Amino acid sequence: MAGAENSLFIKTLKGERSHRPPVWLMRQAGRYLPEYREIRATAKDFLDFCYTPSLSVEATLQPLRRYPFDAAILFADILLVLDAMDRGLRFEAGEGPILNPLDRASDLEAVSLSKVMQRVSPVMETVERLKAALPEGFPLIGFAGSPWTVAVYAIEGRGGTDKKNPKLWAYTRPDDLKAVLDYLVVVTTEYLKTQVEAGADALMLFDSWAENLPDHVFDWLVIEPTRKLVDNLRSAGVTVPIIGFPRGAGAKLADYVAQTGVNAVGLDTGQVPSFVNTSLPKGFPVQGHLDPLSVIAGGKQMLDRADQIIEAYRADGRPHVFNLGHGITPDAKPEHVETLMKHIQAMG
Ligand code: 1CP
Repeated sequence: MAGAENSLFIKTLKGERSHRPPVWLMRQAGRYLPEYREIRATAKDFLDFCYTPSLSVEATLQPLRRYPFDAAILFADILLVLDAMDRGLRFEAGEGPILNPLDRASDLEAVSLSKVMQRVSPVMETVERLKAALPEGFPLIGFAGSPWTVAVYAIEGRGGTDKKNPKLWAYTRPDDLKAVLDYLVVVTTEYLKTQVEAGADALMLFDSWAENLPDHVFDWLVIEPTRKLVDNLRSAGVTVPIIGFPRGAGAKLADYVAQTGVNAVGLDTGQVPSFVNTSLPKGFPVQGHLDPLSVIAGGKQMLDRADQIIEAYRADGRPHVFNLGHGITPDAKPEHVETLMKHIQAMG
């Protein structure tokens, strides 16, 4: 069976340049689509939705029916591994995720790795079903949260925070935090390796809480666990491209790229193309980074900024996957996504 290696998306991640950048959007499946809200209402709750392969497959495919995206992303969530570790994950309306805050590293090991993998096995079924449903050679992205970001949720017990507790762990109990990160590396290696065995063609590591970390802690909280994870995956025989997304890394982006071993890097809304081009190795692939809020507004400003981003990497001869700088918001307008896609498709 032909793989996805001839797709524009995978070729770009491997360093090739093309007329137009391949495009997909973070959170391309989800609440901005009325058809997602409709099927979401049929599930008991969000976790149930994620663990029901027929629903997750459908949610993954919905945006592809509307728009000519160049890749699909598995419908799941970075917090499923914490649910599988029995951290009491629930999604409360209007509040986002809530978990039982972690007291000590060893709490995470209460559930064996094989039980964790058993709990997330519906995700692997979703991947398998997606590979059968997608056109041959159409790339499917698997993903996980990076150890630091998952640790932030585990320790804080909720999202959208200033990361106060996990940062205080870093300053007062670094050994405990290292043990948390090391264990998350082990679990995430297994989780991602299994996604690739089920058919994922590329992997993305979401480090959504990498922002606002002093640079000496960034090294051991973000770079080191990511490097170990990438090393482990390679040692386990995983060869697919890996995209790292250290959101808010700022000037630490260059160290992240130099030291983690990822094949491509996701850029956030605030990254500066001229900085990226001067700080990253020539030809290193990037992904991003239109402001998701500009897709609420739409119109000329959206297309002008998309052009600026595309032009900046084209001029540098840098492989570029077009995307947003963070996930699309529930109030983004589907018709603005259509305008954006038509604009990029018209480039060739
Ligand atoms: O009820 C609902 O429909 C819940 C909304 C929702 C959706 C659609 C959540 C809860 N997760 C998801 C799906 C999801 N999450 C996907 C697959 C969809 C796609 O990309 O097309 C992916 C890749 C994620 C990844 C994810 N989840 C991240 C990393 C990316 C990012 O936005 O930084 C993070 C941080 C999460 C945690 C999470 N899950 C859900 C919410 C509302 C949040 C964020 C909470 C917070 O603010 O901390």
